Amino acid sequence: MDTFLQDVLSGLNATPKTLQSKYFYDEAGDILFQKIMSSPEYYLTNCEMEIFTTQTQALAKAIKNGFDSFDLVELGAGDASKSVYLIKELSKQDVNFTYMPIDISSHVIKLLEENLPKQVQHLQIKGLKGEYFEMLEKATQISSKRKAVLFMGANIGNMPASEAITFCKKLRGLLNKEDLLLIGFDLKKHPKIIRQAYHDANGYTRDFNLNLLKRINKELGANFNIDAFEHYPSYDPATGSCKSYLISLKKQSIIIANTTINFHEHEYIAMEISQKYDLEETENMARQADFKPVKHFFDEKKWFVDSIWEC
Ligand code: AVJ
Repeated sequence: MDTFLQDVLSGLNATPKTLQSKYFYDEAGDILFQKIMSSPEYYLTNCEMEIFTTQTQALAKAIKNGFDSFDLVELGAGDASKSVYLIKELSKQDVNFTYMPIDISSHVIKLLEENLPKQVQHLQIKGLKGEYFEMLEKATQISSKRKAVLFMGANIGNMPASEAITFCKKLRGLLNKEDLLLIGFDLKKHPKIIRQAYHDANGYTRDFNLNLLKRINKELGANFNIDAFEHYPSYDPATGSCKSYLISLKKQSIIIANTTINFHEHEYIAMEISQKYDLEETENMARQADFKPVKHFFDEKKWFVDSIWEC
């Protein structure tokens, strides 16, 4: 059975019901995420963009860490609109590197391989479409050079904190002593600012969540009535967990591949977590996963951090 179908069925048969946010990113999802990123409420992208545009040279120096030949691997590269500043700087400095973007979206990889070489002369690029760890292993098979890994955009926030540590341990296990990680965290701040980032006035975040039901209809032949579900965003300052739910507006049944899924009125599907951290928590995470947090790059407001973790 197709893993998408398998994951959807096991998520919707579980209590509470859940869907994995990594499936948000089909072609329509990619477009909605672009709209989210350019929404005024979604500060994360602006903060990280500020870091990459105003501290480019310092970032390049930290990434090189004395080496001038390595592979630059990016987990969840998306449109690479921030990392491209680093890539341009490295290429300006005649660093010998291959950019290896990894993404779950084949659409994204195709666009990057088409567009980045137009923006950066002589860029060596090798796109890898698939899951992070499988593709990182593939990257180490393709080339044995030192790896500098980018894991930006607060993508780590899509895992609950305990899973994030397991993830970092696993990542560490795939890296060698001279390798390095640049990892982005969205930091705790006034709860109202965080809540608004996931509750934009244009409803892009709502549509982004509902789009996964549409995708399930389209790709798995399900019969979700999109109008019978409502997006409910929440942020809990006590835990730093920002969570999105879809609420069933009535008692209803959905059929997916001959399986019936029953919803009570007001039953929820847990769609996405975007975990927020304070700096100390990120450093503890690094140490627990056997990384050394050596440097932090902040935006001016200190709402976001890109940290360098050495192995
Ligand atoms: C791409 C995972 C960092 O959690 O902030 C944006 C995705 N979801 N708005 C995030 C997202 C809703 C985003 N990440």
